[in-house]
Amino acid sequence: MARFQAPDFFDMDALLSEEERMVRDAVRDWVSERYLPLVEKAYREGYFPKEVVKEIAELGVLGGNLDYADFPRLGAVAYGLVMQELERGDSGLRSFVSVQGALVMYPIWRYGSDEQKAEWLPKLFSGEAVGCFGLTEPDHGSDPGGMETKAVRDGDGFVLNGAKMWITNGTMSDVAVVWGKLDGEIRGFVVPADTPGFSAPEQRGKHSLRASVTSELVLQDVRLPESAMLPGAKGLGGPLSCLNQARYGIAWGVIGAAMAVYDEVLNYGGDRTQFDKPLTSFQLYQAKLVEMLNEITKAQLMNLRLGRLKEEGRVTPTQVSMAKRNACHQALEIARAGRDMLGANGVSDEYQTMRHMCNLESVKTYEGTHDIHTLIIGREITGQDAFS
Ligand code: TGC
Ligand code: FAD
Repeated sequence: MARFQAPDFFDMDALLSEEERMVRDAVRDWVSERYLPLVEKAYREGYFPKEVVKEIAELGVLGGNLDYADFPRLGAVAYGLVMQELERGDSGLRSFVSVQGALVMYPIWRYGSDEQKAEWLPKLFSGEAVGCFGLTEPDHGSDPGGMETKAVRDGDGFVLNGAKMWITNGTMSDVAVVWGKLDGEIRGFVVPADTPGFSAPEQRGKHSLRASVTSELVLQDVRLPESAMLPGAKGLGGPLSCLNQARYGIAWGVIGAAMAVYDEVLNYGGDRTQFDKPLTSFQLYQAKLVEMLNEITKAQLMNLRLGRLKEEGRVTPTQVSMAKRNACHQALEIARAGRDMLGANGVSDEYQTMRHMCNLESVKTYEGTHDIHTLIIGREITGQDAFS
């Protein structure tokens, strides 16, 4: 594989601090040296290469943006750049980090008790523990407010019953943040994976995100102490606020995948000759490259602005929706075009483009589908709710 040349047509580098560039470059090098040699085999055989968890943790990126203890407190842009570089490796890698940081550590950090924070945040930061986030259910994906998982009071604790589906990291997790209704109100529960009645069977047969663990969560009379509930989260706003963090990371991440695809087809088209000329010399091939670079550049600039707004504490959930929606759509279009531009080689796992393309189908769906983000933005600009 040729050395990765990151597209940066509008000199976005000049808008980054030295620290942001350093963090990005450290993750970029780690992905090139450590992750890319592992990922094709993992993808083909359908597993997440868990041996890298400690190394990822050493990069300081698992919840490294949270203001807690001696965590590195990455700024929003630095965190976004990390997500971009991880997803250049594979969406499954970025997913692992997103879930751990944005969907497990974030709710414990934001809504948890001091005891919950002290018990879990250091272990999740160091990679000693892995976590998952259980919101989606078999019958409630886009409408999590309809969830059927239920907690009932029992003595000085709760009994939890229900089922979650499509849960990233589930089977490999030591702890699950599970959302369920208590007296009709959505609450979050921190469930250690060894709690009797809790299990997380892996979901197999995916054409997408094959180098990522996806699982059901089964909760059958799971008894939890009062201290397992997140005291600060009440209502759907609790889990949705976590999704804002993860969607933010996805907006950056998928552009990393698009950058990988662009780099691959640019190199390929320069080397491959048809009709006695390199593919890159043909107008149609160039038009596709231009379209790719155009959309990558627009998304990079949108993400950077989003990140700066987040750093100023001014970002809105709808801005995050727009960036997630745009980036996923464009990255998937770029990957589909790239697959075509590689010809038959585009279906071979000697090239990474089709792996990215298949992954991006999931990323477009999870954390709110393209349609759901359309409706979220539509609701804000018209004041009219078109969900139901
Ligand atoms: P709605 O009436 O709009 O809102 C209910 C309450 O929530 C508040 N709220 C938010 N709070 C924070 N951030 C947001 N983005 C929020 N959006 C809404 C809202 O203010 C309200 O608060 P309150 O106090 O008035 O009660 O609720 P709705 O039932 O109409 O649904 C809204 C909708 C459809 C937008 C929402 O449910 C949604 O976003 N659906 C998509 C579901 C989703 O994204 N699921 C993701 C599951 S996790 C996942 O996919 C992980 S993959 C990770 C990986 O592997 O990388
Ligand atoms: P549905 O909600 O059934 O939607 C099906 C189709 O209908 C979509 O095209 C959708 O856009 C459309 N639709 C739905 N409602 C409307 C409407 N009102 N108007 C118009 N169109 C509509 N969830 C978690 O909780 N934790 C995780 O870690 C997690 N990881 C995941 C990993 C993978 C690999 C995948 C694929 C999913 C994961 N999910 C996770 C679940 C994900 O968030 C849901 O799949 C997603 O929210 C969509 O829900 P659904 O699949 O039930 O689709």
